[in-house]
Amino acid sequence: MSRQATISRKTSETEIEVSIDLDCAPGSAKAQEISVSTGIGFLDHMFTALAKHGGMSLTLKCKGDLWIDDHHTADKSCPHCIWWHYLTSPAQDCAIALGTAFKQALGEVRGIRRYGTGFAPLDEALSRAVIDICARPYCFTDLGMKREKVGDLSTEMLPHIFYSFAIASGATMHIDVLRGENDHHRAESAFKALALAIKQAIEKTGGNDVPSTKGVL
Ligand SMILES: [Mn+2]
Repeated sequence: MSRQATISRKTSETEIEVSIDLDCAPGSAKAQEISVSTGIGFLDHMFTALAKHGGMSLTLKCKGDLWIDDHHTADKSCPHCIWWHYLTSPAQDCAIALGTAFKQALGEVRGIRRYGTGFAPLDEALSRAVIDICARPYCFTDLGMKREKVGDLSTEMLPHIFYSFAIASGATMHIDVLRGENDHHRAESAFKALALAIKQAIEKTGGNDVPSTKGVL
């Protein structure tokens, strides 16, 4: 059974197409292909790292309203309802679409490890991510970012990107940046840690059991 999905998500502010294949780690039968274009360079860098180290193939294309400002992308000075913008920004929308595609590709939670833990350093930065693919979405993040932006992504969007992915995918996630001076490194190590956690959690056990005492997830 191939674990892949293609979805599109269109709102008045963004148009997104995502294709994902969960079984493209190096050494598998399929070549890993990654192409991410959100309109936000640093976000492309983060989603590319997530796919690469998660062993996935990923195509993600987003046409968003970045010409308004980067907070229909992410600016807290925006006079409109901040939550509405969080929910409609390209960064947020991409995370929702990615989580939705991930969940669809995974299908029924059966015959996988379910739990995953990842630690990823990037030079002086170190992050830990723990995931439970359990159909009970929850997201805790402690990223400790100091800068307003990294590249053209507002750092306040990072917790919301993880939160949106968790809600859309139905996973519980805890992501902590344990140390690090450079905010680019802090963010990137967080995404890489999540990638490693996901890769472990979705690994096939070879069995076909539902990994829960309840018998259903
Ligand atoms: Mn980098």
